[in-house]
Amino acid sequence: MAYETLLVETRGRVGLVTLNRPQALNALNSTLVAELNRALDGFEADPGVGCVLITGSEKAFAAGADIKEMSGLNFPQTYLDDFITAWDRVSQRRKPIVAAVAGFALGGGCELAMMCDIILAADNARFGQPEIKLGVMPGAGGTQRLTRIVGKAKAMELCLTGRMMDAQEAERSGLVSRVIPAAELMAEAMKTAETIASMSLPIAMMTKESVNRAYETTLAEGIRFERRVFHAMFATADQKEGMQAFVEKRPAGFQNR
Ligand code: CO8
Repeated sequence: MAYETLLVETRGRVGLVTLNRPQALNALNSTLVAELNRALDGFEADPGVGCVLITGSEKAFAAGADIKEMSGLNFPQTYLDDFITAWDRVSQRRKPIVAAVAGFALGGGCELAMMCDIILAADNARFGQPEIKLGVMPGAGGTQRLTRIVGKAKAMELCLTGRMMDAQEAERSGLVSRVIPAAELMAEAMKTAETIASMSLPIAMMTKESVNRAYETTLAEGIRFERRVFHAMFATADQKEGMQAFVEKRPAGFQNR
């Protein structure tokens, strides 16, 4: 089925989603959310996809929820429709997701990037939670994920003032893993996604699950979880192959990829 707000393609083992509402700086409306979930459903179900890459345009990853669509909502509608909850499905995906962010990642756009597993930023990227200027606050995890990632002081400042931070500040504060010259962003992001997709898929998925556990539980519980999953990996053919390939000084040929 065709997409109205996205470009969706598979490049090798990478599932690529490009947000495509240039007239609205990729503002996230309900059609886009539904289409993004549909695209991600497809990639999750496709054994040929080992990693997903989400990107926007050079000017905007996404300038937030669609304010024009949202402005007329009232409380009973938001409550009855459970407005925004569908967004969270992005964070519940099991395959690794890389976000390649150029330009604005604001409000829901910043929140969408934070639902991904790795954020790579172009040097022109700008991140912020400006909802307070609209008379609301972040509603798709911004007050929670941003605080855990950058700490209370910076999260509080960004959410209370609506100030944007540039790519360098975002890297310094741990929001993005790397800053890349804008012209090279997509090539670098594809390289990262291809590298992840070349690994054993179940091992990559278990690794993602284990890192995410660090956000959900105590250190002792997280370590216990990691140990159990690590032990289970010795039941896979890919562990045998990965270690044997190292010993034989050759590239690993993982079964599950
Ligand atoms: N919603 C709808 N339309 C938008 C949005 C948006 N968030 N952002 C930009 N646009 C539209 C503009 O209205 C304009 O359309 P038109 O040409 O028809 O007037 C077009 O995109 C281009 O925008 P600008 O002319 O404003 O471009 P500038 O380069 O001058 O400015 C900015 C770029 C600074 C990014 C500016 O557009 C801006 O401030 N945008 C709004 C940013 C914002 O407040 N984002 C937060 C939105 S609220 C939110 O995300 C709540 C999260 C709750 C979770 C929901 C999950 C989806």
